[in-house]
Amino acid sequence: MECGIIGPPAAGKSALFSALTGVPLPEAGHSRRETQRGVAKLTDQRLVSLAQIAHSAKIAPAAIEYVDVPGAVVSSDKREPYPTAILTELRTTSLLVLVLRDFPLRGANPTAPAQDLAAVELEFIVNDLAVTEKRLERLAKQHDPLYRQEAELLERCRQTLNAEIPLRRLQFDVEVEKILRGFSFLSVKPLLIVLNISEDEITNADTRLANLRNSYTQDQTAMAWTAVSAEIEAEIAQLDEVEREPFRRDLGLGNPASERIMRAAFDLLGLITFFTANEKDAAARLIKAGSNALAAAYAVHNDIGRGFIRAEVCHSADLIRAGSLHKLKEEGKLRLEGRDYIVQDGDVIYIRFNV
Ligand SMILES: Nc1nc2c(ncn2[C@@H]2O[C@H](COP(=O)(O)OP(=O)(O)OP(=O)(O)O)[C@@H](O)[C@H]2O)c(=O)[nH]1
Ligand SMILES: [Mg+2]
Repeated sequence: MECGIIGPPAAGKSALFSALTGVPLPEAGHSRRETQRGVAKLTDQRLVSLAQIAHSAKIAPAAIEYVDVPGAVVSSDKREPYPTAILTELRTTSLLVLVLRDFPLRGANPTAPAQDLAAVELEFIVNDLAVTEKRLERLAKQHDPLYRQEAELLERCRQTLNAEIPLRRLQFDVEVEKILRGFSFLSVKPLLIVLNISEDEITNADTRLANLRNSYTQDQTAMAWTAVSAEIEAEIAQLDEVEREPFRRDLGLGNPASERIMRAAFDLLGLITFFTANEKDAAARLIKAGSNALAAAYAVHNDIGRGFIRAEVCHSADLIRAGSLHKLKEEGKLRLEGRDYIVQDGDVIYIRFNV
């Protein structure tokens, strides 16, 4: 799964990318011209405990790939269209992380996060509208009823976009959503707003974020908000793991930004975590909330999905409390479930299958 990191120039996108992925910051004054990609893993204490219980040789945490695109000139004071190459990179992402500058920067304008947010939203709306209209023009020449559903969908998109409303606020049927996906619209993607504040303002983070949120008076469907101090988070990500926590405490920083952002991303995408654990590995796996045991089996491996017989399921909290699978069975907490069982966040699943 890919998340794009976007935002006005010098908002701290690359600093946030470093904080999330642990890739070191570029030298001061070197803004990157090319896209960079990196993987962030979510450290999960539950997974560590499960690995101990199962004597797993390896731990495979849940992961997200982040894409840091260079600063397109879209901000409240300057507006140039996003280069096509950047848009192409963003289209394949599942979610956009929008970084907004709320720290003073020498040689830059005073901060205006609310205006920057509006500018980026407008940019996406304009882009999506162009795609919509181009396709509608083509469809107007087609009289095949095959295209009716698509034309209706696009007409609805056009009206919404013309009213300067991002597409993420619309509800779509499953069928229609499939067609929609083909267009890779930008304004339809869930949006995680990250207000990048100065390290001197950490204690005021909540207030600053509340100010921004209150100024956004529109519907907030598929949006989430958080405040970070990206540069300091990036520096901490370079420390040895044992040094990080004391350092955070001294500075009055809360949970690591990487964790907060990853969890917010999972929420926005409607993903939950389930675990598998054996001697080979203990893995945290992501799946859409509401998925059944069969889908979970397929998420582990196609063969396991195909050969699915049944699942043995328990909650990770119960297993960790019991301390062993044997004890858990004695307590009668390991359940037998069929393919239609709806997976719950934090479940540990042992899939029986034959190939
Ligand atoms: N004080 C402070 N400065 C920051 C913070 N984050 C970034 N900066 C500074 O802001 C400038 C831009 O940071 P980058 O991370 O390169 O921003 P960017 O959005 O990737 O910039 P472009 O890719 O060039 O658009 C750099 O000089 C950083 O040192 C922060 O949390 N606090
Ligand atoms: Mg950058």
